[in-house]
Amino acid sequence: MRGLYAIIDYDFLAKRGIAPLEQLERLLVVRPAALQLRAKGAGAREALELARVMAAACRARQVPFFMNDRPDLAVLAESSGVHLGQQDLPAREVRRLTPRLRIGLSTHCLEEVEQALAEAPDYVAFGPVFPTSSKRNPEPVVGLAGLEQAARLCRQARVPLVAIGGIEEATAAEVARHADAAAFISALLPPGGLAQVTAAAQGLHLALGGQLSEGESAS
Ligand code: TZP
Ligand code: MG
Repeated sequence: MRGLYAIIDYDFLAKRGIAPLEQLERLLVVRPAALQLRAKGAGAREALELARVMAAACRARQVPFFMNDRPDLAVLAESSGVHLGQQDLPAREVRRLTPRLRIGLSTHCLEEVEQALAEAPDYVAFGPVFPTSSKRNPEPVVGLAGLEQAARLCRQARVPLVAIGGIEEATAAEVARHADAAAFISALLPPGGLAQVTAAAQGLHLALGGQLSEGESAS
């Protein structure tokens, strides 16, 4: 996993009157390292419908698709995996339900990173690295120093590390010195709106050391 981990945030987009599938199409052009649907404000039926479309589109582009919070919807949508937070079902319970799903675990301090690594996840997400306004009640900022420490633990365990929280193109290269990938919500929807999504995603993916797929240019 190297480069851009794109998050499509249902609530963030709804506030701006943008349809999640419009953003999806523009993000997939870049073939990010992974893509997640975060749909906290959507009902289960709507979230499942969206996840099904997104999982199929990601599969066609060979982009791993992760459903946030909901292993049940992840399975029904034939997702690659599920992204679990500290309040979601534990990884070992999800594996009892379905051994097939890849599992990403969200962490916010080094103790949580150690606990997460003990579950042998497919990746660990760590943050917020910088202040963020995209998450309700965010945990304390961990900074680049915290990220560096988390990276040491993840490297030892050979588990990919995904940095998250307040990261922008200007800080992406520095983040990539420690993390394998970085996840974004707000930087993937610049002030220019949908018209700028692909360019923003390309810039972030390249700054993180991600590869553009054949036939694409950075222009
Ligand atoms: N978890 C930690 S920070 C964050 C989440 C979901 C929000 C990331 O959004 P942004 O806009 O890239 O700071
Ligand atoms: Mg969660």
